[in-house]
Amino acid sequence: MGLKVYGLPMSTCATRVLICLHEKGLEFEFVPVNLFGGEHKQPPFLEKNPFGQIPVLEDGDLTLFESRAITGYIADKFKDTGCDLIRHGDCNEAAVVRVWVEVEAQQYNPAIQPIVYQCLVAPLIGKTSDQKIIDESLEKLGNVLDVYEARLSKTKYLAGDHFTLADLHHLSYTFYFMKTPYASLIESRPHVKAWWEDISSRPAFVKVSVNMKYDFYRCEFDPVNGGEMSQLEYHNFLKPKLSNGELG
Ligand code: GS8
Repeated sequence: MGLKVYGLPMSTCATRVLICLHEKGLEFEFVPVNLFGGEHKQPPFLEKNPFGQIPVLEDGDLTLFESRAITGYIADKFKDTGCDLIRHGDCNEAAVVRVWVEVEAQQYNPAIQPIVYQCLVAPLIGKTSDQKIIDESLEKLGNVLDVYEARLSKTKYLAGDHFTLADLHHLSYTFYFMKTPYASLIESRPHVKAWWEDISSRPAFVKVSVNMKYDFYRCEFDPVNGGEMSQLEYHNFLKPKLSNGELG
């Protein structure tokens, strides 16, 4: 039995897993989960992830959730295929990878996530962006990026001179962040900017980012299957969900 990923093509956490699979050049089946229809809160999906969230990975009898745990599993299991994302050959290097994997999860993500939500998602679902949340998060993100700038002036990537999971985990949220009015936070820091340009031009990410439609709430894009929808189909699909508060 092969690998199966449950998710949505534009989801930040699901794309983290997809990028990893493409970095490894692995074949997998992608199973769209109808988040808009609440499929993730129904018993069949809750059996896979009791928290009712995407992504989920199935590998034979093994079922995993939490995107970063999934990428860790892929990097371990397929360590000899494609890029070694954890530096398995050297215990010290692997430890440093894990440090920067934690930094993304504990410092970077909590700062960047609210900005992406307030700037890109809230306005599209009829909510007013909360500028206070944005400003507080920008300050936090700026502080984290100052640390990154210093780090990346010494090493090409966060965990050393090789691209690893530590870098990969940043791709999805930073991609959307670069569509907000605050992209200068990255662009004004030369080493962070060079790092971003490098990691975001890797073929695995370019492939996944084609389906990362940040304006998915209003574009002619089928959020479930990733294909095209006519304007009318899309309107009919979203209208009831917006009016009953299902989105957001
Ligand atoms: C977060 C998963 C998550 O927020 C991970 O896998 O890294 N820490 C977890 N998934 C979101 C989609 S993210 O694009 C989700 O499933 N949201 C629906 C919900 O929470 O109801």
